[in-house]
Amino acid sequence: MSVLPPSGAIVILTGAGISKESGLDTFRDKDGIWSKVRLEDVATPEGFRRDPAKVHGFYNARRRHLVEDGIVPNAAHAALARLEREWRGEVLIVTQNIDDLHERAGSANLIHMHGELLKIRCQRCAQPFAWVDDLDQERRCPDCGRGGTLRPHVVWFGEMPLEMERIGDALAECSLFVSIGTSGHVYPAAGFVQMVRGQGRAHTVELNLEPSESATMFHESRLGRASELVPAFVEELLCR
Ligand code: BV8
Repeated sequence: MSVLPPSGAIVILTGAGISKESGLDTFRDKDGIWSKVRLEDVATPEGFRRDPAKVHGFYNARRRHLVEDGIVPNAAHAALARLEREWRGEVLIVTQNIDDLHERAGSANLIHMHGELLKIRCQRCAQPFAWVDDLDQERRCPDCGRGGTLRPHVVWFGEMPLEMERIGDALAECSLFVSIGTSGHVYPAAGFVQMVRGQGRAHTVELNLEPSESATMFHESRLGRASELVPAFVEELLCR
């Protein structure tokens, strides 16, 4: 870790694996979300056009599980919030996750590049707003009053992830890039490590239960559970 200046900027990419020990399913593990439902049916604009009730049902069940089943941040989320508080440089979390566990652990400098489960938006007004209830096609937009226009504020396959310019700038400037709990299967997030390696300066680390598809692109890869790896890694960074 000697290459890291004491106040160098840190960018941390997180995926479903960081929330697994909080009780939320991942996507591509053997009993993951995509083993139970086809992503084409519930995580694409085409699927939503074809059967909006099915898509609302998919996100309603995940929203209810997050809100009602005692899901809380784990030690990995807490360690990243500690790093943001105690590190002298900037710490930015770019999460692919749509849960609110980073926020609830205390992280503030955070981008949800694939959207947020606890927000919806009107396809006419485009403005997202907080939402914790079930959603259906009959619900009217509180702003424009139209029915059948509300959708989850979530980025589906074939849709542009959010805040990509801000993410690109942060990747270009960082001295350390850490990827936690992601399979490296979904782009553009899976390509971030290549972008960082291309700027030729930052140190890159992967913390994951098993090697991701981009594992060989990282200077360093540590295998294990996020709730153990992340607090140890943060302690190491802060006590160098
Ligand atoms: C885009 C919705 C371009 C939210 C998600 C054809 C047309 C268009 C695009 C494409 C195309 N073909 C390919 C693409 C690109 C496509 C893509 O990458 N497809 C894949 C399938 C190949 N990407 C897109 O479409 C993206 N948009 O490219 O737009 C564009 C350009 C111009 C104009 C318009 C558009 C959009 C991608 C976002 C899609 N939305 N989800 C939701 O429902 O949640 S993706 C979905 O996968 C989730 O968001 C999730 O975050 C993401 C990545 O999954 P992971 O987080 O990595 O989870 P996974 O289960 O895979 O892995 C978990 C890991 O954790 C494992 O490695 C496991 O070992 C580890 N783990 C488990 N337990 C632990 C652990 N680690 C530590 N501790 C533990 N305890």
